[in-house]
Amino acid sequence: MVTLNVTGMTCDGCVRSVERIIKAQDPDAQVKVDLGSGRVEANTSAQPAALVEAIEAAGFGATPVA
Ligand SMILES: [Cu+2]
Repeated sequence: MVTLNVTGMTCDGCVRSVERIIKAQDPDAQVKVDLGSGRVEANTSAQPAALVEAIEAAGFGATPVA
């Protein structure tokens, strides 16, 4: 499980974008995004650093949560 704090999400479109970005890294990922808190939980084998890089490349902020 990878937990990230994602900033810059303002609507459901952003939520879908982040989900899509994570699934581009791992098609089998199970992703839960909470728009209000910015918390993203991904059940994935992808590395947190790779997810952060991909999410930031799309213009959001992303920080792993320990
Ligand atoms: Cu949006």
